[in-house]
Amino acid sequence: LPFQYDSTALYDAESMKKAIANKLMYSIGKDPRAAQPKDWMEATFLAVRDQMVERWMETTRAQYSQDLKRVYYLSMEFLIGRALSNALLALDMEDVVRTALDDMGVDYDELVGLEPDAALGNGGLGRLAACFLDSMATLGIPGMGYGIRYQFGMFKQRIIEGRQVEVPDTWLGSVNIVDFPRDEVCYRVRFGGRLEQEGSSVRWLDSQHDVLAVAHDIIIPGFATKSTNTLRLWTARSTREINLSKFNQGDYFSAVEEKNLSENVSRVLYPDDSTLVGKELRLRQEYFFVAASLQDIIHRYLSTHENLDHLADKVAIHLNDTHPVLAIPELMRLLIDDYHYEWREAWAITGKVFSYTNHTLMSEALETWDVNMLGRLLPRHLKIIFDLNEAFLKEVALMIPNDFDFLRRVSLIDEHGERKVRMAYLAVIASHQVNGVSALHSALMVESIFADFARLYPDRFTNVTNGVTPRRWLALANPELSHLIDKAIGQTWRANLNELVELKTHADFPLFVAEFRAAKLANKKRLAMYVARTLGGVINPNALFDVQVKRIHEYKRQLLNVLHVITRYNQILAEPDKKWQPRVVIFAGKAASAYHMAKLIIQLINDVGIKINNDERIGDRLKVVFLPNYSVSLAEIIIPAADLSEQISTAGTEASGTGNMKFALNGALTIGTLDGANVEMQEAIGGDNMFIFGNTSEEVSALRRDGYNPRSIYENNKALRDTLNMLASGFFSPSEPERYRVIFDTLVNWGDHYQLLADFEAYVAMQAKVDALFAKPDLWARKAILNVAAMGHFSSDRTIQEYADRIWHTQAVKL
Ligand code: DL6
Repeated sequence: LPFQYDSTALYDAESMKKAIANKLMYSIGKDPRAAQPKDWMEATFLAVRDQMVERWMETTRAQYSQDLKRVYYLSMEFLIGRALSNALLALDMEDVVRTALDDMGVDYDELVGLEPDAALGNGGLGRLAACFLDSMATLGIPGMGYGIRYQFGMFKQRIIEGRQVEVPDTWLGSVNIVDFPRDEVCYRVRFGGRLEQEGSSVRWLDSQHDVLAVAHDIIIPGFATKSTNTLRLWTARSTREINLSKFNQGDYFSAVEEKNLSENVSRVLYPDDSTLVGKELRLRQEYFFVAASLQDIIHRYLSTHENLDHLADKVAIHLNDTHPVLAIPELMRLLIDDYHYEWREAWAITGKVFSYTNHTLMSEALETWDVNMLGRLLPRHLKIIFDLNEAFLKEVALMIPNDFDFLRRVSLIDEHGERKVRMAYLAVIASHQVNGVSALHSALMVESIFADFARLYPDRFTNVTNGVTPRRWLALANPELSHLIDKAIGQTWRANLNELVELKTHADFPLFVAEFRAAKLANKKRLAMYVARTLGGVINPNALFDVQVKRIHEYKRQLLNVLHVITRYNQILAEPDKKWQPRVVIFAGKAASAYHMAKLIIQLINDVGIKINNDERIGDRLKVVFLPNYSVSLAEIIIPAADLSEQISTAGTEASGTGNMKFALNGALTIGTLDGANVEMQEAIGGDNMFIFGNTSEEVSALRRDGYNPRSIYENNKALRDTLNMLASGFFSPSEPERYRVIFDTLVNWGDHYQLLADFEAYVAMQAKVDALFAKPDLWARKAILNVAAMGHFSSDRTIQEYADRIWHTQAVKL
């Protein structure tokens, strides 16, 4: 380097104390005597962030000098959660910081709890992206995440009179501790305008409402390595701060209207991961972040290469679901219009750069864009998509001659009604690899939504089963169990989760089993305290903690769980003298703001809770808890405390699930259907150590095909009938007896799309087996340990290594 700098590397508590005190004084501007807990948190965050900067620079320099192939992971969502404790784990500095703070009279645990969650995602897809960033950095894969720096992330959920109320998430404090703003990394993103043909080339002119995208960089530290990556998030800035002439005329609203319109692009995360509303803004968001990211990728590449001929040798762009798929026509546009490549050459480069992960088979979540809207906002891209479609359909006609129906089916344009662009199809034809996220999902993907494409390009489709990072989801979330595992098999499982298999033998050691049970009980007490603090109720930590936490969605079948709860309530009342296993059924999760049925399910859970929890005849044999505002940080408290993990989606609907993996890793037993990654978990864990029930995906399809009659199930099962009648008659909603009639009708009269009634009996019977096993605590704990021992395969390190080897073809950086 052309100059010297003072290394900030600190290894002892004394220097850390000084660093934190300096930050408090000089960056936060507070006298320690006047500092609030939040000020201490921000000062500590900044001092710790300094510890990562040198390795970050070193990694970047090494990536450039080794001219490594980079992975650019494009995702609308990164649900990263808190960063401070994660950074301290990665750097192995928790003890140093704890001691330093302790010396200054500040409580470390309280302090880390003050950091707001970076909730830039809705659920599984966004949390997976965050796990992937952690694993890429840990494995040394030169990866960079690109996304949007939403001013308001996932809404905060309040429960008022049993109903979900959405409150804005103001996660960015007044002091920016989260990221490094890079004002100089700024690109113009164009919208609207018209096209002009000039010979064979096309010019995109007169765009309107252009927006600037400004980069903000978040450091992603690898665990126990110097390797450190970047998450680059874009924020929208207006090209014009204020219209002074309008302001001077006293028209204050219009003076800043354009600024507000432009900056709305990065204002909010879409609070909806299944049905899209506010479509135009969503489309703007998608284009905004891919346009900025692609300009940035090309700029970075050209800083060390002469032209873009061999872009694909050094650049892999991964599309996390269809949201970033406009990156495909955008790269074509850049190559053709700005870098003057021929169409054929541009397509050859594009086809080698992109890969795509599909995360859902649900038709409502497979994006399409209205041709008119796309043409109005992005005329050049629409033209490219039409041209691509024409070339593609010509090729298909040669491969599959005289089959017009086939051509219609695979066309990028859906011609039924209003014409729409099918973004998933665009992703498939432009990507060299397309993967699903569990073995079952990937198999169903090529049998269903992409069947025609699998016929055209059989080698393109593959599976990479999801995984979760053991750092956040075991080491950080569950120190009790982590320390026990450390004592038994050493500490290196954090970076090599397969080592957990050594715990198998420990499952037969009574002392280990006892300590395992003690760790679980400690985590259950922690959760019970949290429940008492937030809801004011008392739950018994010795009861079975039966947990379902995830987005609220009909296919995830929280309703099936509720049906079991009500049935159990009736059973206890019918046989009060029987020895009932005490249970606490815990729910948490957010419903999309426009998803009425999901919100009604939340209300039902709360209403059922009120009735049961206040029924003195029941006592602590059954309690129902709905914890508001599910988030990454709340998951870190709930998951380690679970005895039973509910993974009960209709088989064939949950692409993978990752909560299922986190629970098993923390020693919960799963009650679940053969859906998503549950299938592979069963293979790894063994069927005897899980509670698998219900119809398989083939049986679900067969029922749909051959006729399914939920009403006859209702009529022939008394327990179910009683339960559903209670819903319909207003037993749980006396002030509004009709409130849950629609749920009754959906299940009994309107086809029960997710086949809850078909699985009800098997589910209730399996819950009885759960009770029986829980009554033998050592046997239960033994099985729970075997679950933990089998989770090596479900580390996101394994997942990322598979992506690196089979899809991206990248190497790790040498440091
Ligand atoms: O792959 C991550 C995650 C899976 O584990 C879940 O099973 C799946 O539902 C989720 N998919 C989405 C896609 N939704 N949309 N659009 O969130 O992906």
